[in-house]
Amino acid sequence: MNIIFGFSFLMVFSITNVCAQNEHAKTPGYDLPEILKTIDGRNVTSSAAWKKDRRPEIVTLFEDNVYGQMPERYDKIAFNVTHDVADAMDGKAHLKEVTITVWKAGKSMDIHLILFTPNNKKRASVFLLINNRDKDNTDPARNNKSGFWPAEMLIDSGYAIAAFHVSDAAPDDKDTYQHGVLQLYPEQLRADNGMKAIGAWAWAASRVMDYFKTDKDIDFTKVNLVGHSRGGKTALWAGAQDQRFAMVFSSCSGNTGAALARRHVGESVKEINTAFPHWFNNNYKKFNDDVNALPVDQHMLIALIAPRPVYTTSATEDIWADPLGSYISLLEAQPVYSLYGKQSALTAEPPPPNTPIINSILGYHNREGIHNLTPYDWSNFIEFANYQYVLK
Ligand code: GTR
Repeated sequence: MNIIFGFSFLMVFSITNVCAQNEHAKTPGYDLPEILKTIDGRNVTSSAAWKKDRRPEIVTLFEDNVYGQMPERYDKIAFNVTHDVADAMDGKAHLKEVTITVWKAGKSMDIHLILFTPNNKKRASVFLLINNRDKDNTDPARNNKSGFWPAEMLIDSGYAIAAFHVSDAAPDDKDTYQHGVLQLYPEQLRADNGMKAIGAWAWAASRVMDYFKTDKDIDFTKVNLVGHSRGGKTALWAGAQDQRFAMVFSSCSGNTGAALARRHVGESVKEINTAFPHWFNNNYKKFNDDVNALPVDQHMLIALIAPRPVYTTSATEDIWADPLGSYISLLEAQPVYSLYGKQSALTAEPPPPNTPIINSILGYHNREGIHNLTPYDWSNFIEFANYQYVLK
C-alpha cells in the first residue's frame, strides 16, 4: 500500500504541488513514532521534561539505529594557521586557512578549514559549509567563484563564511571511509552502532566549532551550519547532537535527512543503505525491509535541534529527496518548538515554489529546479539568519 502511495505521489507531484498537498491531506498512509511520548509511555508536556527525558532518549535512538555513536573524547587538539591574508577579496575580507589536528591514542587526523571573515565587522556570525562536492567550490584564492559557496555574497552581507571538505574526516567511499576520524576511534568500526562516514563528518564539524571558540574574529554563539544533500543530512545530525551550533540549514537532504522515511517517496532506506553502506551504522540496515519498525523518523531529528532555528530546502525537480516529506517533517517537529513557546509561521500546506518562509523559527523553501545548492538558496539563508539574530 505504501509503495502504491509513493508511486501515485510521484505522478501527481510532477504535475503540480497542489495535487500533492491534497494527497497528503487525504491519504497519510503512515503513522509516525510519537515525538512527545517517552519509551515507557509518559507524555512529555514541558520543555524541562523534553530536555531531561525525551531528548536524550531520541539522541540515543538515532545513535543506535541510524547515525552511530558520537565519541567525544580525544587527547589533544591544535589549530595551525597555514595561510593568512588580511586583505583578501579586494580588502573586504580576512582569509585564514587553518589546519585542525586532533590526536587520540597515538594517532592523529587533520581537518583543513577555509575561513573568510568580513573586515568591517568585529566578531561575525559565520556560515560553515560541510563540503561534499569538489574542493574547487571553496577555492580560497577565489579564482573559481562557485554558487555552491558564494563567499563574496556572505561577506557583503556581513557574515563570515567557512568550509571544510568531508574527505578530511572520512573519504566518501565504502572501501576507504575508515581513514580520518575513524582511525582515532577504531572501536566504532567493530560496533553495530558505531559511526561511519556521516557520523565522522558531523564529528569534524564539531571540531571546527572547537576552533571557532578560539578565533576572536568569530562570534561562536552564532555559528550557522550548512550542508547540501549528504552534507545536509550531516548538518542536521551535527546540529542535533552538538547544541553549540546556533542554527542549521539543510539543502535537499532527502532520505535520512529532512525527509520522512515512512512516506516511501523517493529514495528508500534500503536504497540508501545499499548504495552507500559506509554512511550509516550497521543496525540501520536491519530496517531496510521494515521501515515502520524504526523507533524514529526524521521529524524527530529536526526536533532535536529545538529551540534553535532550522531552515530546510527542497527543489521542485528533486523528487528523489521527497520535497513534501521534507516539509511535513518540519511541521511534525513543531510540537517540540511549542514546548519552548516558539510558534513557527509554517502553513499547513507547503508554500508554492520560490516562496520562502523566512520570518519563522522553522523556515523552508521549495526552489524551482534541480537538486543543488545555489545563490538563491544562500540568499534566503542570509535573510533567515538576519531575522533570527535581530530577535536576539
Ligand atoms: C544521492 C543519494 C542521496 C543524496 C545525494 C547527494 O545519490 O541517493 O541520498 O545524498 O546523492 O548527496 O547529492
